[in-house]
Amino acid sequence: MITLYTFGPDFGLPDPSPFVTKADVLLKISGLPFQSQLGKFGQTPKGKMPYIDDDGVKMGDSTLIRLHLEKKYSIDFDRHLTTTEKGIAWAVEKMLEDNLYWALVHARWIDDANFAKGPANFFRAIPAFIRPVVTKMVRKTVRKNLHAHGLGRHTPAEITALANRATDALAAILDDKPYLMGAHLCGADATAFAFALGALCPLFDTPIRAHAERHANLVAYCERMQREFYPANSSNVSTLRAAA
Ligand SMILES: N[C@@H](CCC(=O)N[C@@H](CS)C(=O)NCC(=O)O)C(=O)O
Repeated sequence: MITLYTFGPDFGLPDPSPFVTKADVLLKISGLPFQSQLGKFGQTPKGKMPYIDDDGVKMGDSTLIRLHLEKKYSIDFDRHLTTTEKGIAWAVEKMLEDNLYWALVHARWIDDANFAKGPANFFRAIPAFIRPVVTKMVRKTVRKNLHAHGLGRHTPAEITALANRATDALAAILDDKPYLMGAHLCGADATAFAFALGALCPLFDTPIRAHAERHANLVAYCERMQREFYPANSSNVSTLRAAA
């Protein structure tokens, strides 16, 4: 039996981490039986969430989880795609994971108002007398990670401009297709949905969200995917529709 380790639903999202949502959707697409549990950082093979335990074999990283499922269970998430489409789908995933992701981290963790509404709540279980110190320390680490990635060296306006190009590209590739690459789901739908939903998250006031909301096809895609994979989250669907 496969267990997916997650942060658990938060921010009105299936998970605050788009990587966790991606892995969750991939597992749902695979049709394999699995369960979800809250993960512990001390037990993650890569020091990050998500990770899975598949009959005693631990695997971290959403993309490595996908490769594991493909290999062990002979699942071809991209079986409906041509070679060119597979290439585009993979490039879209990496654009979202290595570029848009960091802009979302910046919007949620560095902007004080968004931080207070969102990530600050991750620390609520910590005793009040040390909470401010721990919160400040973790936020400093996030700032350092953003700087090391490179995006954190840019001004907020520059970061927004880059993020908007990513959502524009995603919306253009999606166009009026039901799924990212056409009539059928593919592996990159898990990523496209998870990151588009993260960008559109109504909890956070960000210029990235305002820009993404202008892409009616992207909003409608997130609604469809939510209905398909998270039918219980119908209130989120109507929130997105109100935003479109
Ligand atoms: N490449 C990884 C990225 C996962 C990732 O960055 N997870 C974040 C949450 S969104 C995390 O666990 N960060 C904790 C840390 O960096 O210490 C994947 O695809 O799973």
